[in-house]
Amino acid sequence: RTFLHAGAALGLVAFAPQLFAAGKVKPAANSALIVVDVQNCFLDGGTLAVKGGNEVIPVINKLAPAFDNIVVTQDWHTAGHASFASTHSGKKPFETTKLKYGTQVLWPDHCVQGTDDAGLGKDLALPTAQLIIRKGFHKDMDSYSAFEEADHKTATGLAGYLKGRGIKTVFVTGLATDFCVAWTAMDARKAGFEVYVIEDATRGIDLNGSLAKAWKDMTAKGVKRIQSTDIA
Ligand code: VGL
Ligand code: ZN
Repeated sequence: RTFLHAGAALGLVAFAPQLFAAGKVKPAANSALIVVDVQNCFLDGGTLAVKGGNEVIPVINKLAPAFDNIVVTQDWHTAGHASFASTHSGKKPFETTKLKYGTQVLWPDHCVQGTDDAGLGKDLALPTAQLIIRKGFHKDMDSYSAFEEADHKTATGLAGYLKGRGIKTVFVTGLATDFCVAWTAMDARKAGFEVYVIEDATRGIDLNGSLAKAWKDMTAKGVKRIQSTDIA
């Protein structure tokens, strides 16, 4: 890389067009795109709308053809879910409480199973997606991660699915960067995958500095932070 940059500075790139591709990541056949929670609840007009959430949709649609394998996730809560503030008397959204597995941020009621709010964004165009994995459906436990529920014991089965299909590398996109995307990316590392998060294909909630912390935590776990323009 150092050599290529020096070369670029000298104008050598003009004679070696293949170098333009050198900094790009080409998803191999054993890579999967994971599209996290691009659901109405997290989009404009949804019950837990993420600022700029709709902007990830065209970016993800454009990335999709570069991938042989695409997995989509849905946050899929029961009514009266433990992660809802309304379930806990005296609690308001964005406060926290202690549950069996640790501290839980309390959210507005969102992504309730079978509601339009829990449906995938209508403009998401992923006809080749092969698996939709739902999570957060145990009433007493949340699951930001698409791999492991919040007790860090209960598996969703996604790691087994990906490994069973020979997937080695995952590219994570979707909503929200600092919750479900980050937890999914870090658990993918824990499960032994090479992991990229495509930053401009995500948007964060950013609750009390959670977005900066998520990037710091992801980086410490070996998650690579890239942009959609880095994909060949
Ligand atoms: C999410 C908060 C609550 C997410 C899900 O998809 O990031 N955030 N449930
Ligand atoms: Zn949720």
